[in-house]
Amino acid sequence: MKFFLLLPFLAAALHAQTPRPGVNYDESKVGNDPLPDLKATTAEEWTRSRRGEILRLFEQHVYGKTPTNLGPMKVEGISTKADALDGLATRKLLHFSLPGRPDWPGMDVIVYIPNHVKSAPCVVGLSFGGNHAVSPEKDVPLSTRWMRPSQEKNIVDNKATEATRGTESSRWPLELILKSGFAVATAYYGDIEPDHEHGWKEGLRAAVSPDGAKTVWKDGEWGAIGAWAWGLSRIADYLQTDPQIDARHLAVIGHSRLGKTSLWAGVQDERFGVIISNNSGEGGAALMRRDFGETTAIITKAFPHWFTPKYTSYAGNAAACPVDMHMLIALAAPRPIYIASAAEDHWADQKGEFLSGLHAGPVYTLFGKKGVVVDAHPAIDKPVGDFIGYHNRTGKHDVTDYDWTQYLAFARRHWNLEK
Ligand code: GTR
Repeated sequence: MKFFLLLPFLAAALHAQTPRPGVNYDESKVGNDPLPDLKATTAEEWTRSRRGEILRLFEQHVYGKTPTNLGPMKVEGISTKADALDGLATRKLLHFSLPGRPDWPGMDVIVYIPNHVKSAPCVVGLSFGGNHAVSPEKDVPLSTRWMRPSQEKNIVDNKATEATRGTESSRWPLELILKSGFAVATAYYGDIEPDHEHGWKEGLRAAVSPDGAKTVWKDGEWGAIGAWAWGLSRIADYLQTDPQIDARHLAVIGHSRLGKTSLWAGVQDERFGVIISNNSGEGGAALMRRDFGETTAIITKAFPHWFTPKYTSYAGNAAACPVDMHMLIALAAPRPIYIASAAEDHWADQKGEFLSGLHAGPVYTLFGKKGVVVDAHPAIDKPVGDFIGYHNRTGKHDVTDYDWTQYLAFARRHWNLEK
């Protein structure tokens, strides 16, 4: 078995907090490298120049630049079911592709829109298991794409099986979301790029690169997170054309590596009016200069393909990177953003996730908005924050109804939506 195939098992073991030599979980040893200065003086100056400068730094040093010239997306309606989920929602199955880029097999998108709502705000996110794993409905086609091995999720020979149906339902509580008046649009992240070191060769990045699968990625060029984030924006493109969707109210969500992805999608694409990062950890909301749990060195060794090559040069030397993650959060300003941790998820460095929100605050202040409001890492299960929401939920690395309940309430509050 190739080493990369073992990585998901390793990752699961790490999330279970198996003590691992060389990983620091001692708060007194996190280091004290100062964070790069936001250099934000006025809202006007931030919007005119500083925001763009910082975005470019994230492209050059962390995620790479997202190409903008991939041509128009073709969206085919596969089916519409007006009485999905016992009449709760209308379900649309769509296939997205890029005409002229036949090497990319495209992506299957599923949208659930609550019935009896004129035009619904929508939460957009990618899943780890595919649409058939998110949905409890047996008539959603099984994904045929490459999947990470998982015995627990019944993936056999890197393919989904019938037994994988519904295995992500707890992370996507459709009833709760739809009954709150929100639509959901999602796709399998592996449709955009299979998640292993060589996955890009069969994914979007090779399909749109002049050198195809022979591309040698250079500093500043996109990695898998960039490609996945691109997919989220294409879903937003479609949602803007769907009259049943209130496209002025789109939120982007993601968990773990897909939380890193939702942050990167959300800061680049201002159509996402609320950005949600669930347990995104290292390479996401957690400050990279803190040596706690996963570090830049660990993540770039295990998952170099997620980032632009330059990011790997900060392994063991995060302080040399011209950005840190409070700057990523600040790029969302003045839009509302929510960062969530889980109390047992030390690998993701809960405090580091909170601190990026705290230190993004000065940019929100420029816009006359309040950020996390508190100064210290809040107690477990005590959500805080105004324009920067934060909570540290009881339990492990996961997405739960508790998380969703906070996110939907946060979006409703900022968008003045009635329950
Ligand atoms: C881990 C990785 C984390 C997080 C997680 C996940 O192995 O170290 O950064 O992304 O995977 O996505 O489940």
